[in-house]
Amino acid sequence: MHPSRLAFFAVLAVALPALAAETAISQKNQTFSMATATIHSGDTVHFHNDDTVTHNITVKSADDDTDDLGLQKPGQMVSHKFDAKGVYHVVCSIHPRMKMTVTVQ
Ligand SMILES: [Cu+2]
Repeated sequence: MHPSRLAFFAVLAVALPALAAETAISQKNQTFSMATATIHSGDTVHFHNDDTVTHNITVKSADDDTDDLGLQKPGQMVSHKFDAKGVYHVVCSIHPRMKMTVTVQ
C-alpha cells in the first residue's frame, strides 16, 4: 500500500470515535436555551453559563443517579457525557426553577 494511503487510513481510525456528537446549551436569564434535547448515547453536552450569576447544574437519571457538575461562574462552561440511554433531568441546584430534560437514545 502506498504510504500516503496508509496515512489516510490511520487518520480515519483516529477520527472515527469522534463521531459522537456534541451539543451546546446556554444558560441565560436563569433559563436553559432548550427545554428538551434529544441526543445519542456517548454524546457530550456543553453547558455554557451566559448569565450574570453562578449556576450549579445537577444531572439526575431516571434511577436517581445524580451527577453534580459543580459551581459554574458566568462565562464558564461545564460538560457532561451521557453514556447510558434514558431520560435525564437537568436542574440548577441554585435556581430550582431552571430545568430541562435530556433524552439519550
Ligand atoms: Cu442557576
